[in-house]
Amino acid sequence: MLKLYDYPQCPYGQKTRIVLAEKQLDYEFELVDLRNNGQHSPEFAMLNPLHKVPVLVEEYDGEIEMVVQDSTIINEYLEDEYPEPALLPRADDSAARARIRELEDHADQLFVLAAGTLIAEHAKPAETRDPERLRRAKEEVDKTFRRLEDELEGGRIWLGGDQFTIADAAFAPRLLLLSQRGVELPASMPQLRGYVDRLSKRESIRRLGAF
Ligand SMILES: N[C@@H](CCC(=O)N[C@@H](CS)C(=O)NCC(=O)O)C(=O)O
Repeated sequence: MLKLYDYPQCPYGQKTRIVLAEKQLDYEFELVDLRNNGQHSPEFAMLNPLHKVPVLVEEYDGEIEMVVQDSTIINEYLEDEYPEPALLPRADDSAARARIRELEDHADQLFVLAAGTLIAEHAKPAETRDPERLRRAKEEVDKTFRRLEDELEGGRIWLGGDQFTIADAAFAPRLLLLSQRGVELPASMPQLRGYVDRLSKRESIRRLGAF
């Protein structure tokens, strides 16, 4: 039995939930209520001393067999344990695997944070926005848009070409939230616009509901 300790709006948890859905794995969702400091409860601290969701727990006969923290490590674990459908390029194509992992890292380390800041600043009344924070976040988001447009060049459906991968799962939550919050994708980026449209229709992503 798989259990995912998570918070519905966490983009890293959403990334892991997309992978669980792609692999058609059943799991129980265990809410860690970040609004009420659930990540600091002693029970959760035993699972993750870093106090962050998501955490995946694998149980057998009610006993914990395996605890995995961090969305990237969880997704790699799921890929190892449940290899079909594959969400990384073939094992003998190390260069393609490294490219997908690097794109995933770009999503986690740069894009998710910048998009989160942009959304948070936009949600404030105009006069209370921090112009410098907003400028830096917008610059980073624009750089990511440019990179994705280039990566998708040549008719790639997903970042891995015809193959949906862990990198698509990492970019999807914040790309779709930006669209929902009215942040326009540049008209000059047709690849990116088509890509975001395809992401929004993918069953594993639609199942997340709200971002
Ligand atoms: N690198 C981690 C980041 C996870 C993360 O930052 N989770 C946030 C919610 S989206 C969290 O649990 N924050 C609680 C806290 O820092 O106290 C991953 O990919 O799983």
